[in-house]
Amino acid sequence: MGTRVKILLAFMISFALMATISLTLLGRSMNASYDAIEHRDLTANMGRVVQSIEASLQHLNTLTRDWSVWTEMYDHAAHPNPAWAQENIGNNAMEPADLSLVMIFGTQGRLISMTTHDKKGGKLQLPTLQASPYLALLQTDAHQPGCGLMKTDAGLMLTCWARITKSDSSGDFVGTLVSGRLLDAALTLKLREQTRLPFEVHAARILPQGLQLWPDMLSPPGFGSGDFSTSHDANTYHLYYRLHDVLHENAGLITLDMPREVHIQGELLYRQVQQQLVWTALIMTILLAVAVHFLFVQRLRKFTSQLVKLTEETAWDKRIDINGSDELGILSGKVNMLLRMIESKINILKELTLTDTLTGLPNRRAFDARLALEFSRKQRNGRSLALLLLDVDYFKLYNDHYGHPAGDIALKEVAAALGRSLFRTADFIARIGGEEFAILLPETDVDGAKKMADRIRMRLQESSIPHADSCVAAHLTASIGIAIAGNETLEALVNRADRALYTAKRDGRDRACCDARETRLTASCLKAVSS
Ligand code: GH3
Ligand code: MG
Ligand code: MG
Repeated sequence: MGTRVKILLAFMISFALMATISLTLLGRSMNASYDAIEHRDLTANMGRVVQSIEASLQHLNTLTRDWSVWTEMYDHAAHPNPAWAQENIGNNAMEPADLSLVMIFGTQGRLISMTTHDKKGGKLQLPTLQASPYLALLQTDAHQPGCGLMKTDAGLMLTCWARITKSDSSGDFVGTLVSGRLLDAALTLKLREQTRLPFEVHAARILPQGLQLWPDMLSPPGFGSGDFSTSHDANTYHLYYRLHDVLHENAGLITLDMPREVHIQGELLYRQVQQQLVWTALIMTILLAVAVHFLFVQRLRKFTSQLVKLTEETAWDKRIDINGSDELGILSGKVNMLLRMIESKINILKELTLTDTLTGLPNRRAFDARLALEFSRKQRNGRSLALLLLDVDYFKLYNDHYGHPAGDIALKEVAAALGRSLFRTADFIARIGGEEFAILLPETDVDGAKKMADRIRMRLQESSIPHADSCVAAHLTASIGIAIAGNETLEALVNRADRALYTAKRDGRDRACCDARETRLTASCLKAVSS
């Protein structure tokens, strides 16, 4: 798995975790506050419904009180007058007062008159009313005015009663006036319009099971408790308010279904937030992927490929081309520093492997490489190349006589004398063995080579390194073999130079000798210049 995928994966996991926690917390707090708002609204709405019925009951109560202190009513209760009753509290009077029932009891609960009215102008049929327990209540409690609900054959009826007295309330009461207003569909519709709430009144319907009770939400009026019950689904809240009649027995229910607008809106908002989070995560992931690619992955790949390439090529002189002040930039700087150290160490090692430690001259290895280079160059350009092999004469005897450390010093002086003999930078001297040296002279023919050999022997002579045991001179001398590279192999050239050196030794030392091929062209071996 690449770094980019790892970073993106880590980001996505973190973001998903953060989004889940945020959404959970948001959902919880939203639900809690929506519940509170919903609770408050539902209570207020059910309160308005109950108040509207209560207001209607209050209106009926006022009318009943007014009529109960009406002098003519007083007279009618004391001395029943059907004609007056027909005229003043009959259908003509009930219609505008929206009354469904008017009953007048005399003292001791004697029913003086009972008039009913339905909205179509006819009589409301209440066959069981007179036998109902309400009548007993109204008769016995007649001196206690009040209001409440009655279950009748025509449905629930708002009912108020008051004792009939003189208008100034003086004297004894002569009876009880009972008035009723049917809580029918028409009145419900009117109250619905007033409250603008879609409630229903159901006579004799009982509360369904499994509802949640909201206790003491409303101040209880005379026809119900202060509690109401609820149930809900995702979209609707169902409210139930229990009604009771004047005998405090179950009289039915008010139901109110309210759409859960706050919750629905909240749910919508929640989904929008969810979607926005998903989009935000997507966009941020893409941006992060681009940023990680250009700021990190691309540069890391470049870094890796450059490092792999220069390691494969062992090109320690090359550097990694990644800049910047970030971790990768710093890492590149450190790697470049390491490369510089490796390069310098390798150069030192190279130097060491190609240098003779005693004389400081190039060693055998360096000579072989240079010889191969010059030889191939000579093959290409056809210019002549001279090879001189030099061997110090009787050096074993020198060591024996002066000691090995002195021998080392002598070898250094020989090397210095050789160095002084060369003029051209292209010329090359190496110590290729104990007291053996090789000199490569590019673009030099046999005459030039011989001149160089003479010069070397001269410089050696000038150095005057005493050699008491030498058989050829009082100072240190050397023999030189010369070979000019021809159309041959490199080994053949070296062999010829070696042969020439051998000849120089054989012919008495302290001299330079050319290989036989060169000898044919020029004079034979050179005699020592000093001799
Ligand atoms: P010839 O004239 O035939 O070349 O005689 P030679 O004694 O020089 O030849 P030989 O090859 O027998 O001896 C070479 C000597 O060089 C032997 C060895 O002790 C000495 N030698 C080789 N390398 C060193 C060195 O690094 N330091 C010293 N002091 N002596 C060395
Ligand atoms: Mg030797
Ligand atoms: Mg020797």
